[in-house]
Amino acid sequence: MATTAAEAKAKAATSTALVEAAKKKAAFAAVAEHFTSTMRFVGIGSGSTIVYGVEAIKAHLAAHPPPQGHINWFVPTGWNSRKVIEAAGLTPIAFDSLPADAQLEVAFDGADEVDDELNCIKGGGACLFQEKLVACRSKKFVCIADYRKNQQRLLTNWPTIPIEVAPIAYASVIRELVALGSVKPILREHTLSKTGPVQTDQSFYIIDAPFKQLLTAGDVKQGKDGSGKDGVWEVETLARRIKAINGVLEVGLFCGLNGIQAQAAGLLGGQKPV
Ligand code: ABF
Repeated sequence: MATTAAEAKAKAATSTALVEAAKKKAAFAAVAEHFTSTMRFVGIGSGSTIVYGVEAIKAHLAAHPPPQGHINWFVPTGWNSRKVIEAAGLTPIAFDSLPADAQLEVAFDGADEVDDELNCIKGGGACLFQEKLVACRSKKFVCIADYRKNQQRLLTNWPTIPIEVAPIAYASVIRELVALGSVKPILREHTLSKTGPVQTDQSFYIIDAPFKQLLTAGDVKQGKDGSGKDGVWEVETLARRIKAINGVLEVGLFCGLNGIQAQAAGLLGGQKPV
């Protein structure tokens, strides 16, 4: 039966409300499991889901105040992330202001896609370099993602890998990505990465690179060829190969490569509402 415009609008609104509810549920589940008021340094990622994460942290601190004199510092992964921290009345500290020996107890961040081995594609928001800096400085990386993001393998819903590159090198990086089997990697138009406190000439470009298929380590153990035939790669192998290209600052694959064991705790809280 034909759907009227009003019905379509109502259906879209319901779907949006369901997704927002799942994001919020995932965020509160992840914070309840992985945040405590006595933490000193906590990483805060980018995107829209992390806003619920900060809301959950604020509520947790109100219900469980830290000891007298204790300061909770929150490390942003970009300008928007810093604004979210400040808007919640929390205290930001820039990554390059951290004490040299400081390690973050935990970093919370979203993702564009998470596979069954908790490998993530990140960087849709053009902050992947700072996001990985913060994640790698943390004892634990907690990915907060709703049911839409969880796929058996990466590149199912999110078709490309974001790569942050030095502007001068972007054309040569694109050539190298094609040699690795990426079909039509493209420069993300009108986007400078949000690396650094303010957008300066130090800003970087983002390339979005599609690949045919990203296999989990489990697939490769089963003898499938993860060495890059026809653009089919094992996630960590490809992450290493892209990171090694001259001119690449960072690649938006978060996996064992950088010692991160993503804890997609949020996925548990973000199952598709029935
Ligand atoms: C950050 O926020 C990025 O790595 C990722 O692209 C984006 C996800 O945003 P959202 O939570 O709005 O889907 O994690």
